[in-house]
Amino acid sequence: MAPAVHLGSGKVRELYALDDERLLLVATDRISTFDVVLPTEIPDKGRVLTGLSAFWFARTRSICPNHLLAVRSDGRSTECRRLEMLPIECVVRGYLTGSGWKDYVATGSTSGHALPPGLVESQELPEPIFTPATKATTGHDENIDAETAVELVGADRFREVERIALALYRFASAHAHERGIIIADTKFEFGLDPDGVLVLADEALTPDSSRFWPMDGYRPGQAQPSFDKQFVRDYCESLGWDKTDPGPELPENVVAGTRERYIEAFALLTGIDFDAYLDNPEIVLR
Ligand code: PZK
Repeated sequence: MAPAVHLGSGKVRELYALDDERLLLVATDRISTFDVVLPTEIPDKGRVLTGLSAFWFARTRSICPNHLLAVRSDGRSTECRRLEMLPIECVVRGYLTGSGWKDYVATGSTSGHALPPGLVESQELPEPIFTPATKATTGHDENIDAETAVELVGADRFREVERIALALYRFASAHAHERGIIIADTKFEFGLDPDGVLVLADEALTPDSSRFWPMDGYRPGQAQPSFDKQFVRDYCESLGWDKTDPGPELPENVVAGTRERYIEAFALLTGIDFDAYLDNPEIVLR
């Protein structure tokens, strides 16, 4: 077999070309917090995210085709169809947090959605909203309104990605809700296949592409703890670290606790034992 050519690195992932039509997406065990990749890895984090993403791809195929071709036996690598990616991040928000909350406090709107007055931080929105963002090559993605997104992808494609992204979020949010997890918001990336068909790509509905909150203890009016990263954030805050690179090493209790949270999220959402996934990653596709 021809060697895979390295195409690029994300903060916590690596991308390779297998041939003209196929990519290899590798989820590492790196973890980022406050936008900084930490020097300490979380064992199996990449496998958890790969398994979860593959689980959602298998279960959302009736909503939208996706790029997944195969999950490799290492549990962290996936073979994917190579697509022409759309130049927008397709964010759906069901709850008011992060940059959506910041926009709302400043302007009463986010990405052109006028929201009712009096909403509090972390509150569930009356309806999920589609809040596209630009893909920043450096720094932060910027929320854009529908008009700006239409300029980037065209009016028909915009309406299609909005409809599909909302349908994917509603499906996953309902599934997660029944299992004790709130998906506050999530980011999808889409591409086009050679026939111009819209295809869901990247990772989908993982804790790195979404905000997962434990339903237990959900309290509107304040920031919510992260399902997966709260131990890491609390530890970093306790150090008084200034949140610039390099980040701190994590002690073993923080690593172990965080690893357990990722594995718990996997088991809750998939109903599959994580050891069974390690044994045979294709189990999530059935
Ligand atoms: C693609 N990325 C982001 C992911 C990185 C960068 N199916 C696809 N076809 C073409 N391009 C992409 C995909 C996907 N998914 C994704 N950049 C291009 C990315 C992981 C690691 F360094």
